Amino acid sequence: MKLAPKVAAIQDLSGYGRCSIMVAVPVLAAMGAQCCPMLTAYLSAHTACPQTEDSVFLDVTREMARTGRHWQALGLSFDAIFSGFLGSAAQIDVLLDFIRRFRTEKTLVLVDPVMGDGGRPYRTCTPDLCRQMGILAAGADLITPNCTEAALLLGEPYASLPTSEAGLFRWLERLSLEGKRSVVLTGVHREGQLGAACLDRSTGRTFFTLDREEPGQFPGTGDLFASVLLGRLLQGASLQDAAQQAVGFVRQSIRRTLDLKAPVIEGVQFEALLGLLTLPPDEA
Ligand code: PXL
Repeated sequence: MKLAPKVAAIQDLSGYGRCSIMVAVPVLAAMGAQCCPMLTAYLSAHTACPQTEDSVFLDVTREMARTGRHWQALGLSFDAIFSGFLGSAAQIDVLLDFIRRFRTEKTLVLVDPVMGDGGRPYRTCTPDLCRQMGILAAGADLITPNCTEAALLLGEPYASLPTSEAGLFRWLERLSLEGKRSVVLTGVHREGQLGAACLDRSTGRTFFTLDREEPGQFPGTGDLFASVLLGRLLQGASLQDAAQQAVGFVRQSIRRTLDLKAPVIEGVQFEALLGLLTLPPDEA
């Protein structure tokens, strides 16, 4: 019998707010993968929440390096390394070292370059972190930036985000380092729909995966997207099928959240939909 694929998920744990590890663990488990979290920070709540003098942001950079060494001593190996929100620029060196130690020919390195949204960097994303994130992303097999993060990676103003198909595909090529890595660019609008623009380095193809646009924006949807995408890729799906499934699941989660009239700060109500992910993709 085949063991569940193992994912080293290098992201924060936010006690409140559906994001990062609190999304990756249930989604990957529902899709048959084992998630091994290496925390980058512990936060009392997602940074989109109002902060008070008691807000916790615990940086655990030192423990990350030790965790990597412990895992190596245990002889662990991973089918995927999945990085997301980082606590500081210094963590990039720890991550690069982790990737050097654990990458094999079969390892999928997915870097979600979490840096900002809506045209602006998050307040925790310093210029140094942005620069270093580019270095981390350069070594990935697959990156999943949103449009804000794509502009930051390319060093372009957000306002220059292309609207034409040819312009978007040119950005994809640049983000792929001319075909060296696959790219799924999220939050792309096309013909009244919303979804992703993708470049698959294994085929060289560029394409859109789109679905109906729901009228809502919630924190954590990028984390949900990347987790579903990775779960499907580990099941052997093509990048196109995996991206289509991730677009669809995020849309369904937003629809449910809107129907429930849940406050934006709660993030998306995906838990009751996890059963859809346990089905083979053509039945979901
Ligand atoms: O959804 C990305 C993300 C993850 N983790 C934390 C965040 C954010 C975005 O703001 O604040 C703590």
